[in-house]
Amino acid sequence: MFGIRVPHPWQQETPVTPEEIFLNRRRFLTQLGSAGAGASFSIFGFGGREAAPSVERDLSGIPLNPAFSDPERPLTEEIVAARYNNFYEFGSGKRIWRGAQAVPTDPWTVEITGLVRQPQKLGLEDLFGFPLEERIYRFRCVEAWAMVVPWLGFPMRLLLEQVDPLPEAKFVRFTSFYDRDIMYGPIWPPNLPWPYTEGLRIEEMANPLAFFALGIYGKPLPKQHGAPIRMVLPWKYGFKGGKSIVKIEFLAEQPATFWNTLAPDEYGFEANVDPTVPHPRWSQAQETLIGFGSRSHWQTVPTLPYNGYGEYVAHLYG
Ligand SMILES: Nc1nc2c(c(=O)[nH]1)N[C@H]1C(S)=C(S)[C@@H](COP(=O)(O)O)O[C@H]1N2
Ligand SMILES: [Mo]
Repeated sequence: MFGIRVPHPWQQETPVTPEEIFLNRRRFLTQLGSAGAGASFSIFGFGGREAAPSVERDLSGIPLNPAFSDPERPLTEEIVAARYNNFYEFGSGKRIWRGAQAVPTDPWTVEITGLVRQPQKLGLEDLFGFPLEERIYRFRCVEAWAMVVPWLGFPMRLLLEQVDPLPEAKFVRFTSFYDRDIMYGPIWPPNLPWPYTEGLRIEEMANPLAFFALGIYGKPLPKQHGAPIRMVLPWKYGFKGGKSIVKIEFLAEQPATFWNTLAPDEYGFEANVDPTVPHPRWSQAQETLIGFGSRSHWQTVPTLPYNGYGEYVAHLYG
């Protein structure tokens, strides 16, 4: 339906189009208007180093989980991670952080439905009410860039316990927030299968590594990272980690997902990091750690099976 040879939005930095500049500027102005007294000019304005806060929460003092405290690689600089993002709803380039400030993150509701005994709607109080911990995880994008970041959040299995899935529930679909009025996205190809969805087998969701992040670097997630709640699955390629989740459905059958629908030969449902299986258009044997300056200065390191997390997850795929 969408053709197999989808051009790869993520292979080249697409130049910003006049439409994007226009839409970006228009939204920016709208937001400034609704922000009222302009108190947020300095954190929000052009050239500022910070983005608009997604939610007002003090996340200081959250304990670091010692099992995930030493990724054996240096931490990516906070500002580097916050300025090099994938969030295709806002365009196919990496510099979408400013556009992403339009996501209305507070209030927020995550609806949990489908094959569960306890369907529920969780607001921000519920989400931030889970016992939170910090985990430093390696992160590997299918485009062969990588980072190491400290997430704040809670294991997905805590949510599983709370909603009590029925025995028929074999898969889980996660849906990202979508609003066409603020998400101008790539204008080609048309009819992309929005909203962004991802999926897991229920055993994958129950794995101790599977994590919902509410924060990063000691603070609530900036909107470009998927505030207020995003998925983090460190043994899988980054696209499996949907941002700004609004719905979680427990299903009997494997759900269609965004990238797998677009290009099934390039983006599998399972999508575990595997250096021995090249992407049809590039090798996955190595990865480049994002950093300051231009890509030519960044360090390239070998990619590990399951992104180095095989001891936790390899048994799921035996
Ligand atoms: N809703 C949504 N979630 C998404 C994406 C996206 O385009 N839309 N991109 C994915 C991809 S390809 C990657 S690599 C990570 C990037 O997360 P980061 O920008 O916080 O580093 O988000 C993932 N989650
Ligand atoms: Mo990615």
